[in-house]
Amino acid sequence: MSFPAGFRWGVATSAYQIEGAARTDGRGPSTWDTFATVPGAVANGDTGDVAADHYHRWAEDVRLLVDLGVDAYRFSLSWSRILPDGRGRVEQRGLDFYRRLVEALLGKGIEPFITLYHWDLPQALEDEGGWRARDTAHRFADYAALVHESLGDVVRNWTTLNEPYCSSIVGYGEGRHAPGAREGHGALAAAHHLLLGHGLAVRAMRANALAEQEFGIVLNQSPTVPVTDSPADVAAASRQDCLLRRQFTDPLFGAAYPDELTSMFGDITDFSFRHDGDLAVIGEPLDYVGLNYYYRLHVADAPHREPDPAKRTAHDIGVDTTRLPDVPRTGMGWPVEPAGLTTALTDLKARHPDLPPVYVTENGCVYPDVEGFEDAERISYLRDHIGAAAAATGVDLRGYFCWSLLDNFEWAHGYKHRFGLVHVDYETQQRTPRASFHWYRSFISQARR
Ligand code: IFM
Repeated sequence: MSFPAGFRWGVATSAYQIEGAARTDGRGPSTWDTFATVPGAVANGDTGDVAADHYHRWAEDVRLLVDLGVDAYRFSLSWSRILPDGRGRVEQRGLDFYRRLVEALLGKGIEPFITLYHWDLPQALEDEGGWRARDTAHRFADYAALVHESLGDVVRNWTTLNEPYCSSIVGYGEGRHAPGAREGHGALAAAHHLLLGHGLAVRAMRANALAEQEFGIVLNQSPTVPVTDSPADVAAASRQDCLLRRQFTDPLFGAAYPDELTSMFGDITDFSFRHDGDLAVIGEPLDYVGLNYYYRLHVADAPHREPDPAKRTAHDIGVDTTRLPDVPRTGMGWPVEPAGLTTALTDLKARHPDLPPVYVTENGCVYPDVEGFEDAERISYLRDHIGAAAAATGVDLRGYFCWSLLDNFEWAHGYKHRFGLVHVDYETQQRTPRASFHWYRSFISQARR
């Protein structure tokens, strides 16, 4: 494997998953604070109230990053820590927290990659319609401009959204994530408004940007594979691909929504949320795109769960994704298919030849812990996936971020699944690097030679 000079080696986390301190220093509630208290929404009734207590232990976590030898750290900001009501009143203690973190990273030669939104919408904005409402896109741009004004002197890399598919279709369609809605029109409107908010935010930040600053977005990209070559399964795989990938990548990099999206959902929405001029905003040129990869989706045709289109959610597209191939699986039950990462990268480039430079912004796995945290399976997963990324010929790949630095709150799964290179004992908050931590450190150091 060879990597170009300047290739970034990093790890990633997100605010709600690690920070805890949910009611500290004026932080307002987010949709995940609310959703986590809904009975049955999160395994074991877990919440992000304490998580890995990173808000108080950030200095120790920076020391871990230094020890790991990464030169980049991707993390998200909590919108409601900075704007407790989503707009208006600014909580300076929130901004100060992130400045301390950024300055400590820079002091150690670690480049901060900020993500402005990783799924935790201020609850006050959800109460006004959340991402269903066009106004939320404007509030997001205001928030982005505020943070950029505050941290723009020290932060070079600015990602708007993490995985807008999850914030829209999983949150407002499937209901598995906050805010737990099961809607058709509302979920598709949310997807559009997230993209609009992204474009508005990039424009707002660029208006005051330093020349060296870069702006991008992070997308989850699971290639879809039909389980047979029957026309029905092939069509089902195409619908899945349209919902998960092309709904986002086509307007971002191709200036239009896919016709297939319009025909798939003509029964459940009139798309009245799309306004003239929106595509130009959404298609604002980017400096990079982040790609998150965990697994391929194996898709079979299936009946809609809800036969009445008037009641159908945007997640109900007549596909079955449970028929997995006979390959090893991670502790999440996800098939281990490193070649899917090569395909995800090369597919995106093939569909959009003018694609900006790419980072793999998340990739990682969960396995049950063994004695001494000797996580050999994670090591082989990471090695094989890094190799698969390196094999993506023709893609201008600039870096790789492992998910995740620490064990953390894995959304609806609570704390059951552990993605960390570092084990966290949630009783004591003791951090213990796993074998994969030491492996990644030595891999990075060799890759740089
Ligand atoms: O933990 C999540 C992360 O927040 C977003 N991408 C996928 C990860 C693993 O499920």
